[in-house]
Amino acid sequence: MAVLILVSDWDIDSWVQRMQTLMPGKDIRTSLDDGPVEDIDYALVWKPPAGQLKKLPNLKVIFSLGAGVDHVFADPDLPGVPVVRVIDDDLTMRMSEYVVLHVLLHHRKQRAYDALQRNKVWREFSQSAAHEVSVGILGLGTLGQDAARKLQILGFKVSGWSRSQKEMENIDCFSGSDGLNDFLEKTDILVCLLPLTPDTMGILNADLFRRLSHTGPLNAPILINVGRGGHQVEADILDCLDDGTLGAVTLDVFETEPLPETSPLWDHPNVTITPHNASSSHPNAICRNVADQIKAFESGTPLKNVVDPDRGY
Ligand code: NDP
Ligand code: OXD
Repeated sequence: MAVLILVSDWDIDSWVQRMQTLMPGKDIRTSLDDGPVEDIDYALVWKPPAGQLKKLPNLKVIFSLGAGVDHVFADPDLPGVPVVRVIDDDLTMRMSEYVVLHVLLHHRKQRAYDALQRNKVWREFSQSAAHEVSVGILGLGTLGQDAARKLQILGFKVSGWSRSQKEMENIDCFSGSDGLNDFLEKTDILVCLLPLTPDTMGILNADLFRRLSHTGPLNAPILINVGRGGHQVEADILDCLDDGTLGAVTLDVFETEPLPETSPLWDHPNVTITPHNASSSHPNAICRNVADQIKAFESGTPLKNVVDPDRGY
């Protein structure tokens, strides 16, 4: 049996070392040329090059090394084996930290205080209470629900939108295309935690931004996108920031990653940028999760967190 780790734009060594420690004696490979492809049972992938996985005739499972699987389904020649994604407390907590940090950063006007500090200006802005601000989360799955609960504990009015209707204590839940408008029109800070699928591609566009609340305490709505760059239309974000439809944005993901140096987003005063690290998967936690699944699967336990290829998430 061999395990293949296929990652692009990540340091592969830490993943290999971790898997070797967790699965001593297993043949851990990083390339299809490391030995006979017939030996490879499991592939651990992040943005695998298209067409590689179909060359593995005895592949049993594809493990995405992240929560999202759009990077796996991007391969038009994907073999028909189960695709498993990461659901792990370490990843979930890191994401909620990021969402809470950036909601608070906008709510407490921290960027404006940063600018005052640069100019040595001692001045206070008016500050609304958390209970006056509505945070709306697109996507009430593993990550959206955790972030929603943590924001609700801080006192924000929290709502969420998903495909199927949810029930959550003290969270206003909306679903489907019928529920989207009601959800948007009460949202002051919009957080995107959707998976990227054909249905959600480009959802963060000017039409949607215009439907957000424009009467809330923050003057203009805020966008925080931690889903995928494919959700956002960057030209619309820039236009909407400039005409006041949006007040400010935090973006962790981009149409093209790394964000090109030429992107006007870099220099925009109301844009906060991070390099797709909202919940950077830590090799220790993620490899433990995958190694445990492989061991359980080999002793006959069904796989957990298998995604539905028809839904794409
Ligand atoms: P889940 O699959 O648990 O949740 C996805 C949520 O989105 C569900 O509530 C689902 O609805 C909803 N959804 C999907 N499609 C639609 C649709 N067409 N209309 C309305 N709602 C929809 O995913 P996770 O919470 O684990 O992760 C979400 C995404 O976060 C990942 O796919 C990934 O893209 C992104 N991510 C980003 C990271 C980063 O570092 N920036 C790190 C980790 C993840 P329903 O519940 O009804 O199925
Ligand atoms: C993920 C990510 O999907 O880090 O886990 O983007």
